[in-house]
Amino acid sequence: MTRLSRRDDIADDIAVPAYDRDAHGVGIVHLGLGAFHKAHQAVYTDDALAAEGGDWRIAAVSLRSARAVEELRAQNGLFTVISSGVSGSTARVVGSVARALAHAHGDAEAVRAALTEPATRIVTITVTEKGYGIDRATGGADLSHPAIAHDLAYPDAPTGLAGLLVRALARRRDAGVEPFTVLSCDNLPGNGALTRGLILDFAGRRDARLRDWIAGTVAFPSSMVDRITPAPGDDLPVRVRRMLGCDDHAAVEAETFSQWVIEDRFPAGRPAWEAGGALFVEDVAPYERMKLRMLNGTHSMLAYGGFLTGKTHVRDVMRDPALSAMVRRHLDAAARTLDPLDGIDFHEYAQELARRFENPNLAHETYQIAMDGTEKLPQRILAPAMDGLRTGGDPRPFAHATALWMRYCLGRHDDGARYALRDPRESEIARKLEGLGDADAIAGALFDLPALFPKGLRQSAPYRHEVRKTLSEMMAQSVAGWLAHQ
Ligand code: CS2
Repeated sequence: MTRLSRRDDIADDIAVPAYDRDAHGVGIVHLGLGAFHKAHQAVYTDDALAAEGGDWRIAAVSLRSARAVEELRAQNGLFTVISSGVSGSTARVVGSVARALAHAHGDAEAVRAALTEPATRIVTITVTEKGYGIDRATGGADLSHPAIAHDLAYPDAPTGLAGLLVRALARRRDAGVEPFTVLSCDNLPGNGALTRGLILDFAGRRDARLRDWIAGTVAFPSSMVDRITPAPGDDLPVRVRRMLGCDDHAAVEAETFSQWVIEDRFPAGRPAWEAGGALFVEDVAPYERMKLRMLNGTHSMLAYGGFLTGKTHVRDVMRDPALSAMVRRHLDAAARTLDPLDGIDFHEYAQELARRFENPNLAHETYQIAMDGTEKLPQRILAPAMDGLRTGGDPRPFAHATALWMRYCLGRHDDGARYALRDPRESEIARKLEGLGDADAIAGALFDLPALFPKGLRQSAPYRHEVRKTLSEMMAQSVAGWLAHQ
């Protein structure tokens, strides 16, 4: 069957880019070409191009793998986004990606050129929490992060986010070219400020004047991004072919819901993302906190609970009465840690989240969400747990989520079958837990992992007690056995 690469290949009832793709130049370099970028920023940019035009197409860079790039190149940058909701699925073909570049596979020079090109006015980022290399304790660069260490040693041959951005900004300054705006689209708290702190610290280690120039001229707006996008499943190509009438090896699937809240600070201009429904605000922090604590915090909790009790997908978790009751309790507890937010009813938001998790047409694996726990826990579970304690809230929901993560860290199911944690600190965790069999010792070792638990939580007797008690019950009875008594 034909491979998607031209409009004519596509079935008539499928939405296609409503603009002449070749008439629009590249204005955005995206770092982190994955399913989420395709289902989120690329779609908003497609809508913006259709509504207001402009030279805002995207050069999308994959930092490590070559596969996503090859798939897109074979299709002239076109790909399908399947939106799946309760009532079924619809497809649209997105045209906003003009070029795809594989940084580690021969395109390093093209990436450098794209980042220094005066027409590039925005750099968007989705490299996941662990891709930044931020030392959360200092807010600066984590010198033990492989890409940070490499790029500080070889600033002219960077491999990671900070190295690439700082080299490009230095060249722009030297050439008298206006800097680009840096827009993080990862699930980190205050992602703009966090990225700024990283970049300033990294730059300052080479050149204090460059640091000051970046501090004075580069904007780092924060943004809250939201669209549940599972890793593409094996059945996707067949389903896409049926809908599209041609083959698409670069398709992605996401839920119907999509949200983007952005601070409107783009000195070099921006696409009309509001055409796709983006909300521009003065301060993103309260939206980010709400989403990280309610959606992502609950997601992590249910991923550990579900994975450990044999639930492959989030929707299976929601069909289990004990787990879905935990989900609702967690949503409530997370909502109680938030300050009121104009125009948003947290109860309704919680109900909507539960419905999104129940989505019968989306196969979102609990194991996917469970990965990188040490990078996710601080903003999703530990920060709200601290706030909850401070205001005299019930420590149990957060303690249960923490204990589920600790149980997951053991790396084996109740029947002894092993699994990989898929966490950047996986080997460190295994070393710490080696030879420990008792819940108190295991919890103690994990509480003591450097730079993970905030001091206030480690020192909270009620929280520690509840975590230890829960972990010991899970280990004595099995996770399902513990759950049955909740
Ligand atoms: C999930 C997120 O994998 C995870 O950790 O919690 O990717 C989540 O699906 C998105 O943030 C939804 O916007």
